[in-house]
Amino acid sequence: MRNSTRRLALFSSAMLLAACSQQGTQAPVPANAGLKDIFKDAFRVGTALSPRQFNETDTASIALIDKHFNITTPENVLKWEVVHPTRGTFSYVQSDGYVAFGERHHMFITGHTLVWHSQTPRWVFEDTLGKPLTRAALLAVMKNHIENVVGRYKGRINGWDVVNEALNEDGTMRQSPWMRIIGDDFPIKAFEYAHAVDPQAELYYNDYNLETPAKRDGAIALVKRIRAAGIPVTAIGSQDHHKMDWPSAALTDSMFTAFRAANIHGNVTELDIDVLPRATNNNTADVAVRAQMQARLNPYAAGLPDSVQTALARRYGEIFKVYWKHRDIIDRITFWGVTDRDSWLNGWPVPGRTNYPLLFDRNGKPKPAYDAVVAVAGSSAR
Ligand code: 9MR
Repeated sequence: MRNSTRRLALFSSAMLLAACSQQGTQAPVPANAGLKDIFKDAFRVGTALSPRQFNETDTASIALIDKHFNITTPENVLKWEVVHPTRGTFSYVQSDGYVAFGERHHMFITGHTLVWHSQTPRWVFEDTLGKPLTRAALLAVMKNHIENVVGRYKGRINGWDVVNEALNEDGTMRQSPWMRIIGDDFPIKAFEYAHAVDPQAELYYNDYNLETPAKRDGAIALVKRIRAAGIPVTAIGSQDHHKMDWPSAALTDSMFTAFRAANIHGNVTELDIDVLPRATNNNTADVAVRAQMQARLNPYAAGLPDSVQTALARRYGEIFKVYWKHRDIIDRITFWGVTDRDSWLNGWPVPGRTNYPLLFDRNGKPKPAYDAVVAVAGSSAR
């Protein structure tokens, strides 16, 4: 290139970058770029991983993961029942595989989840005779668990869901065994223990339905209590297991506005959109909820009609506009699975349905929802 032409080219790309940053948009990315590059200047884009993926048996998914995602969450293998199934036994075969995958593929690696009421064996809360533990004894069990698990991956797992789903829908503390035995400072203790083991790790409080104002305010109050105890909380994780008609974009918008006002980052940690008819009459993502299979609850077993495909794309677009608007306090958007085939929503709350909640279809092909999401990047939506 002649010097004058090169100067012109440099000048044009500098002008383009300046124009982009003035409008709050990003510089163009290559045509074959994936989500992580398209949203590079806004937030990380992630996925939950299952053993088929991190053991690399599902080879088709690996290409998708490499192209689109730069942050991972283990869907199940770091839950208490997997890593600490019986008293005194830690089992890291699967989680070691998960972390090794993340390192091989240059991911920001997160851990999920240290303290939860679900997928936690009963022995955790009882003594060897089956009697409920005292507060001091349960705190010792919690501390031992966190020291082992966080300690094993110190400096390798970069962020932890320390406490999961501790709140009721009205923002009060859920009456879990943690709460009943330890009291309402159990999250403070969990964060304290995790921070002591790995002071560099990001630490999150994670929950669903945080768009509901009462629950959102409960989460903010909880973070304030933990911070008041002198322990850092990096962000609230909003799971975002969405329905087609819930929550509204306005509620999601208010949630991030409230987080910002409280000086708390808000991450999206388990995003999917359930396109199937509601099997229960609430908006829960509570894994304990179950419902019976009926044909009317599984209308798209043979394929997703175009009208629903289009509606799903519109819904993803509307949600991503809100994320984009709040990108200054959103560090990541993580999808709960890679393709529709992987989703927990094929099995919950009704086992054996065919759901379509993610951006990639069962063959790994991007859906119209993918295009709707990509169209938001670089838009001047504010
Ligand atoms: O996707 C997970 C599914 O495979 C498990 O069977 C289920 C059991 O508890 O947990 C699912 O993941 C949940 C996550 O850990 C916490 N938030 C709600 C998620 C969907 O249920």
